[in-house]
Amino acid sequence: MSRPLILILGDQLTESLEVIAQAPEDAVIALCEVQQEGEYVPHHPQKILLILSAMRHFADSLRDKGYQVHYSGLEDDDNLQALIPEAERLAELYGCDEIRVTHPGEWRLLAQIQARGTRWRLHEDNRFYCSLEEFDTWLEGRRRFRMEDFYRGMRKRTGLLMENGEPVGGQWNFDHDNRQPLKDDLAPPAAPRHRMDETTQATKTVVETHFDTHFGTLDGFNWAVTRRQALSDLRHFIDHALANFGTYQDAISDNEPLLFHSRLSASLNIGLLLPQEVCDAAIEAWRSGKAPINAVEGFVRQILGWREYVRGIYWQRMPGYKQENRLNARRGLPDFYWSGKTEMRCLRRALEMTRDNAYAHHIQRLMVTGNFALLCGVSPAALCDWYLAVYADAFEWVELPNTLGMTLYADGGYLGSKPYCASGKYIDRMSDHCRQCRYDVKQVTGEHACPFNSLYWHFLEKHRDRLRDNQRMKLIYGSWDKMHDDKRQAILDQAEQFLRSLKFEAPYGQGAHAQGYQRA
Ligand code: FAD
Ligand code: DLZ
Ligand code: SF4
Repeated sequence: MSRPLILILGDQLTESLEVIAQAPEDAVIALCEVQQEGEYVPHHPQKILLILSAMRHFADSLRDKGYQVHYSGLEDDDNLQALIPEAERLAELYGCDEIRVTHPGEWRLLAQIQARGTRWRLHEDNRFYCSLEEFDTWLEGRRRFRMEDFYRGMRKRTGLLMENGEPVGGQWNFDHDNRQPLKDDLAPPAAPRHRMDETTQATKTVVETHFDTHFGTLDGFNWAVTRRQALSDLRHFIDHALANFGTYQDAISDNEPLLFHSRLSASLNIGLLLPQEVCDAAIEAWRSGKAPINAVEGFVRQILGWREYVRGIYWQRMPGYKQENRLNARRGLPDFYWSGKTEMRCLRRALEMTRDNAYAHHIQRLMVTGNFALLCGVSPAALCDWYLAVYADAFEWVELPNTLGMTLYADGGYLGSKPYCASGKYIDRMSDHCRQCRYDVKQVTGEHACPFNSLYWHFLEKHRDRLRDNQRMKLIYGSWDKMHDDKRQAILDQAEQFLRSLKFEAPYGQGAHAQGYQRA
């Protein structure tokens, strides 16, 4: 039997991967930079730089440990510029009959690999708490399934934050202590800055040369590209931000992109950190009195609960999940999602932060850019491709359920029990944007009215048949129905007029996506 080629993808940079741990001594490990992975959506240049630089560092660290590594650089003459053909070329080159690869994070790649036949051997991605098999078993036969049930099961199974079979602190969830709005005197810690070494500098030139039309700037690049840097980000979060994580989890700031969030998702998703070590570090901070239980439980829930849950749902429901569009949303993306040029302050700041950092925190994604797209009827395909492109942490297994399911309610309530639609009132309560906005958040109609307000009612009216019987929406439909007819009509007209004033890209497939992008 000949030696195997082991293909490591750009989001599989973990030495403890089963496929590496079980590698025979003579195996060739291959990492391949390819143009196609940079272009299937127009990824933010910071995301590309992060992945390529982290791949280069990872290859070096494997070589240092004695592995035989082949690295295909993006500018190599013989590079076939697509993952599967490039790996097959390398297998020929090294005389390998078998190509081993860890289960990829996106359906499109899995389908390509499976279509290649028996030469390719898939290994389990052993970096999660819950295997796909365990998730399927959990789901089997359940009529009702919600993240909270899954999360409690995972707490019991792993023993995380459990004592004598009971949740520590006597509760599963401490959200009533969490989700406070922004306070003026809050002083979130500054993120640690990572030095750009020679490898990252050289990679930056490659990214500038090959992906210069993509939305987003490289100037503020500050992502961890090595495990050592990722561990330092983790330590910084635990020491300086975790204690306030829960309390201000839902707050939005006009000038602080990070607040008390960890910004660890990219390191987790590309494999520089393992979810287990991140949760263990948070729990240790609680045990040693550095962080309160509401913060630590809230943080662990995001990773042990949401992160694992959306992955299970993605693989359980694909490929059909991506086609779901239960609200029949048909619009393209508002064109200002690529330029940030809007007078709506909350949106403008979320888009500018996205452009500058390839990052926006959860509530900006869900309740600002996501909520706006939901209210405007942007199609899941258009919005999902945008989120997949613009965030450094975006891989389809986690992006798609969050966007299509949680944000757009396009799966009809499979992931979330009600749409996360909100008027300007929510954004005003949780942020300091409105006082700096040209619109008035208190007005629903008229020239200065906050567009979120009329769009909100317009959305509810449009989807009345689908949503009105939802127990959690009854109260709000009650308020709408109590309004005078003239007032309701004026609100609907206001929303229609606003929608007409926006420029939406052509419906998905014919717009900017197909033509290439302008840098904002
Ligand atoms: P923190 O707020 O510090 O949370 C800690 C960790 O919990 C995160 O690092 C992440 O690993 C995990 N987490 C938190 N919320 C979620 C969630 N809803 N689903 C899965 N994991 C979660 N997350 C991604 O990792 N990749 C994506 O492509 C992605 N796309 C999203 C798209 C939309 C429309 C929305 C609403 C959310 C999306 N999320 C995505 C979830 C969440 O917004 C990010 O994980 C989070 O903002 C990352 O920042 P952080 O590391 O500072 O997170
Ligand atoms: C996102 C990305 C980019 C931009 N470039 C590469 C690459 O050149 N080589 C590679 O192996 N992976 C890259 N990736 C990550 C892959 O797209 C990712 O592994 C799949 O989307 C599966 O999650
Ligand atoms: Fe956003 Fe409306 Fe507030 Fe302006 S007034 S910041 S548009 S919520």
